[in-house]
Amino acid sequence: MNKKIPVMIAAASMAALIASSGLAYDVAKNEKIEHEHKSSLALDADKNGVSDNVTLIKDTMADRPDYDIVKNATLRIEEGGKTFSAPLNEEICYKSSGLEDVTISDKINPFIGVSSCAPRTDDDWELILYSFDGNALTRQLKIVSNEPSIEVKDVDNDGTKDIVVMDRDYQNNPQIDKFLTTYQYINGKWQRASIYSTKTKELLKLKAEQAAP
Ligand SMILES: [Ca+2]
Ligand SMILES: [Ca+2]
Repeated sequence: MNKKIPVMIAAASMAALIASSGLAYDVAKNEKIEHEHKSSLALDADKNGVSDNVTLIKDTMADRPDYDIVKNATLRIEEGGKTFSAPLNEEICYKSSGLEDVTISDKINPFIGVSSCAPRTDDDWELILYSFDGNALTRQLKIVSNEPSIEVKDVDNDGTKDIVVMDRDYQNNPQIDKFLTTYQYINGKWQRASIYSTKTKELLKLKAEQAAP
């Protein structure tokens, strides 16, 4: 795998993510283990020259029959002695979720990626990107892949990485035929730029439209 691709979600990395996340809930025994489940990464989200320690904190699932879903996750960002905390307001999977550093260019503030299996689906995966300006956390993009495969790479060689999302083509053979949707960060917004069909080899260029945050 190309090392420059920070996010490549496939079966192997999903397994690695699950293995590295540590269990806070023993599914086999159906019992809760008393510790906070979290994962961290260090990046300079607000590009002020001081590294930020970002932590994803998931609730303890107390009294939740649907125990693989976290409804009240929080992102905590620590920089020096300052601590910032904001709720995600987003359902994520408890066991199969974590943080990703989504840096797309030297000139653009890195995004904090929350990578998770899509709750209530069998195998979809989602990536939610947040920006942090030192005062506020802003959700910038949410993408879901049913392949699942989400890659961060520079598809048009302009020096800024783009995001390519693979989905199955259920109108043809979903095992072979795929759609590739490319998102690009243009003028400070994530935009859905094109969709490519591997079946028809057609590239549908879209009128620049802002992708749903
Ligand atoms: Ca910083
Ligand atoms: Ca690019």
